[in-house]
Order: sequence, then structure tokens, then C-alpha cells
Amino acid sequence: MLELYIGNKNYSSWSLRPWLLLKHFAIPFTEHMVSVAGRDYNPLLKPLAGNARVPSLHDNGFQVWESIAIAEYLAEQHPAMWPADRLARARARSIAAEMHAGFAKLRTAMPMNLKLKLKGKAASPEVQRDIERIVEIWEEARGQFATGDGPYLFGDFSVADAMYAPIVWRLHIYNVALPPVAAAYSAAMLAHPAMLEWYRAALLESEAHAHYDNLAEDYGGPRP
Ligand SMILES: N[C@@H](CCC(=O)N[C@@H](CS)C(=O)NCC(=O)O)C(=O)O
Repeated sequence: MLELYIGNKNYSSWSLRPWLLLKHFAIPFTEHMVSVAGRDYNPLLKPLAGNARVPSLHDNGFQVWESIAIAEYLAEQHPAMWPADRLARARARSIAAEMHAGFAKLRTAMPMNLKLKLKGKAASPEVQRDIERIVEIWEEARGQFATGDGPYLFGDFSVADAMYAPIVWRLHIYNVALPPVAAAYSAAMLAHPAMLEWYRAALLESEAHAHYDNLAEDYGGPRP
């Protein structure tokens, strides 16, 4: 039996990744939500995961933590989670790992907070570099590796899409303008039924954390 421990849907960007994978591939699981607030260390999470963080997947009680490791664990049972072509699969793994390890400037400047939709502001040079690299990654995947009719990075939905899903939300929330290929990819992701399910649930949550919510003013307030 699979149990996924996740943080608040409004804020927990890491939790979204394995949750989306499980949903997209229609894998049965039970979800448990815990409170997260951008803490460096939360002792309450220690019984759930060795790294005291969510997401954490429990498979008949065996714990798997770190979003990328959870994705790999699931993909062993469901190989369609990675592209079938060997080189496409290698590239998908590279960009998934790059996401897992990087983009700290963007993640700090633009936390996921699904209750916000802001006018936006000019990015700092460091954040702009992250944005440009993300656009480059998406354009290359779509242009060189996407097969079939699927609108996702490699055509069909894969671990790579799950890893970039919170970035799609962040760029949308903070109104970052995207060139056509990246904009089309973003629109496809935002229309994904599981992304919408997560979003609707996030809107119903009541837990609030000022250090995330207060960014609204800095980004020009709400946009229509
Ligand atoms: N590298 C980890 C990051 C996990 C992480 O930072 N999770 C946050 C929530 S998004 C957390 O558990 N924070 C603890 C807290 O705020 O109490 C992963 O990929 O799963």
C-alpha cells in the first residue's frame, strides 16, 4: 500500500511532484497532509522521513524521501514514467536532476503560493538567468525530444514534467512572460487535470504564512 505524505498544497512545491506522478499514472495511494512553512528543520517530520521533510512515500511502511528518489522508485514499477528512447530518457534525467539541485534564486524569489496571481516585476539578473535556463530546457526538450502528439516536454507526461510542475506555477503566479514554445508548454501543464485538482484543493486550505503571502505587494499586487 502506497501512502504519500505531503505538505500544504498551497505552499509545498516539492510535494506536488510525486503527487502529480501518482495521479497522472492512476496509481492508487493514500495521501496525508502535514503543515509546512519553509522551516529549515521540522522535528515533527522526522518520524515520516529520514530527512525530516515532505514529500515522503511509504510503501507498506518502507520510507522513500527526496522527490527525485520517490520518482525513481515509482518509475521502477512504472517505466512509462520516463521516455522510452534511451537518449531522451538520459536528457529527461539530466533536466530532472538539474531541477532537483538548482534554480535556488528563482525558488527563493518566487515561492509557490497558489492563492496569489500577481502583476509581477522585473527579475533580478540571477533570477532572470534561472528563467532563461528553464526556457532553454523546455524549448530543447520540446524541439528535439518530444514525440507524438503529447504537449509535455517529451511528448507524453514524464517525471521531467512532474519535476518542473511547480516552476510552471511560479512563472504563472509571478506573471513571467514566456516565449511561444514555453508558453504553450506552460498552458498545457496548467490545464492538466491533476494540476487543477491540486490547485482547487489548495484554494480551500486555511493555513497561512505571512512570509509567503506578503510578497504580493512587492510584485505589484493582484492581477485580474
Ligand atoms: N529536496 C527535498 C526538498 C523537500 C522540502 O524542502 N520540503 C519542504 C516542504 S516543500 C519541507 O518539508 N519543509 C518542512 C517545513 O517547512 O516544516 C525533496 O526533493 O523532496
